[in-house]
Amino acid sequence: MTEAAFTPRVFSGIQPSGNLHLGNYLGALKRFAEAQNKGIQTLYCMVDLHAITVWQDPADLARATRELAAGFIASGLDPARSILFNQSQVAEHTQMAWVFNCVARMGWMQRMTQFKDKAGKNAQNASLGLFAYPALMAADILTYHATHVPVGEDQKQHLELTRDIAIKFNHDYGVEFFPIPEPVIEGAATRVMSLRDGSSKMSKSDPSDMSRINLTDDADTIAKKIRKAKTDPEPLPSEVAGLEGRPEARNLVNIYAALADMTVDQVMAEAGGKPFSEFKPMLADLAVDRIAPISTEMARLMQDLSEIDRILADGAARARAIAAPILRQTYEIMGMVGAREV
Ligand code: AQP
Repeated sequence: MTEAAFTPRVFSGIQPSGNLHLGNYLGALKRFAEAQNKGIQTLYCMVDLHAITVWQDPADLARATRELAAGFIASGLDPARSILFNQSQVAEHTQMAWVFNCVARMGWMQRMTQFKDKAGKNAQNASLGLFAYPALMAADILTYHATHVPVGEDQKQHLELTRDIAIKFNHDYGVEFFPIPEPVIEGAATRVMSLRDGSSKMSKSDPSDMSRINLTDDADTIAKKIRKAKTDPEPLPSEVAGLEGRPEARNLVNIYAALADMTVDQVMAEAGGKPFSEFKPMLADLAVDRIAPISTEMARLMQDLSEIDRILADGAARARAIAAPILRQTYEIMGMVGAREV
């Protein structure tokens, strides 16, 4: 099957698990807005059903979902041009996820490194949902026949599993029904690292708030976190190759490049040879310039929660209009009686 058979459509999601951060912005949100601005149909989802694969306090989940919606809009997503919605408001995701639970193989799931990382040593006590997470993610994407999925590097393996599910379904039923979606992992910051440790990913769940720049941080906090970011004692090298083996330096250069819409080579041409005492203030100014307005706009949007709820309800209705016929056709292909009435 060729991709060309399907109209290009972009889908991606973020978990409303709090602490939306610079990695989510550069790896996902900023690129979501770029896809929207290319005029392709774009659907973006607050994946609350994914978030509950680990414990979420109900009040915190509700707040984080609305805050994430505000983060989407403040990052440039226009609810009139993109479909913005909350996953649990479109039941087709979970219906399709069950189908894919029956397509995916145990062995495929057991290979998922994110499950191993998140379940840790206590895998027997992890939720079944955490194990089945990638099948729900495949449902999110394929229920819209999405062809392109902008994500950070950490989601690559899950995307490969989505492709495997689409291929197996099409093969088992002898159809060319699901597209084989392409991961879109591009730019200088596909894997933003912790500001405290250049070998671990910047993440919502890192206990140290200094490890990440939150999209809700004010200008002073952003500048302070960059000033205190871990580095080595050497100045920046004069060429990209010199960043090899210097993960913290590499991370700050990548962040600069992504925020400034420059290549890493261009950053090195501008900042190569500078000590961190000069480079960090340059980066702090740039980060404040790009992130502080998002934080201000999020706070403004959070003043009117009923407007956020209205946007999500409208998005859910538009999402369902695409998802429902695709689920119905899936059921028909599988021989489910009454599929037309679903
Ligand atoms: N550090 C990162 N660099 C680049 N992209 C990142 N993403 C996450 N972290 C980075 C991308 O953001 C999108 C949404 O991620 P998510 O919230 O669905 O899940 P996650 O990847 O599990 O996020 P966290 O921060 O790492 O959460 P925890 O701490 O709970 O594990 C995805 O496109 C992801 O690639």
